[in-house]
Amino acid sequence: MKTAPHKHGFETIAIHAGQDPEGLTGAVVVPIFQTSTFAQEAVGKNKGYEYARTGNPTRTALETCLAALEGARWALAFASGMAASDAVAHLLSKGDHVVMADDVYGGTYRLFARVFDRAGIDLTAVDMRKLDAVRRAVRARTKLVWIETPSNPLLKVLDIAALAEIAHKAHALAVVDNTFASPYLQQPTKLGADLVLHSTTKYLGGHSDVVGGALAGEDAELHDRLAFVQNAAGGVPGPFDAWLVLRGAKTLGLRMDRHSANAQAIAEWLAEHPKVTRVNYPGLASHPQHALARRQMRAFGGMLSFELRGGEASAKRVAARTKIFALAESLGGVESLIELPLAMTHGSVRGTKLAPPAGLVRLSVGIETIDDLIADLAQAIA
Ligand code: P1T
Repeated sequence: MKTAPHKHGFETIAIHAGQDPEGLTGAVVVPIFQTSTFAQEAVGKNKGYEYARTGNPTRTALETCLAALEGARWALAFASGMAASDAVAHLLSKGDHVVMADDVYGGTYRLFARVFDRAGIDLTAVDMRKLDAVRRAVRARTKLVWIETPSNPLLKVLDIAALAEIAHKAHALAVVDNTFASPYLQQPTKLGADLVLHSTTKYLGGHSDVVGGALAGEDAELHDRLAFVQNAAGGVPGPFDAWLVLRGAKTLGLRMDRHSANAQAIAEWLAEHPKVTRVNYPGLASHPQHALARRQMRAFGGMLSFELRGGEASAKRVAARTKIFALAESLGGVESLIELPLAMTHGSVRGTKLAPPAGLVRLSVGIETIDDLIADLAQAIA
């Protein structure tokens, strides 16, 4: 596709951006350039690639596609979501301060609380649904306002535009972890975010067969600083992993529509179940930020969490009894997964104010036949 990808619809971008037929052979699919280095014609004269940590054409195709999907100017691909977060943290200096949402992926909190604390970075976690609490938390040295929406695992929905404005007044960058929504459901740079972060392991890859991460943004100087870290620290994806994410992204829109429809049906079914005491899903009219989610998102996504009568013991029993929902960490693949966040993905926030309820069950609702998914949950909860 020769014209500017931003002019096309989401699905056209997903299939074509950065993915023109390859120059030498006309291969319609971007090849996996499985090479660590590129021959140079003369010192200082090359075809744009030197060493594969610095750049690889398969990775370039993915970065071009991700930027276009986010409606952003640039994207950078990383070896994991955490490697992308680590690159952002490397923008900070001793004495800098981060304000973080109080419901985020446990590993994100752990990176700042237990790795970058040793580099002298201060961290304050706040409930970002309360904008005044965020205004009170920012300080002179606040450099990042770290937003995750919808949040993992409680599905809190945060007002990206309002939070970006607070960040900018404080001369801080607004970072949005867009992993749960994916760019199909929301594009944070359009709402004022400076940086968008993804675990591409999840919906972008979409098939639970790759670990990856990405950053996207608008500002050219920020790109240069992060591209420097990407190369200097080296947390880059290999060409095959970049290719898997690129392939997964082609069907993102189709998959997100089905993930969202299936999750909505399950959330509504759970909300009526006598043994279920609470359901967290932004698509339910009863969700406290349902109106905001409607404004900010195209649909409500495939993630939900719930609690049962009997607490943790009941939750463990259900997680052990589902047959289609696999008991596993991660999310965003075509297959449905079930897990207990406090015991599994969010173990690193145990004992902190970020800890989710011990009896919370999280579902990553896949794209299987909805009747089969509901029947599976029904027999497990019965
Ligand atoms: O696992 P990795 O690709 O490094 O991505 C980290 C990450 C970042 N942001 C969010 C919102 C995430 O959910 C994750 C990873 N989360 C899980 C593995 C999980 O099961 O919640």
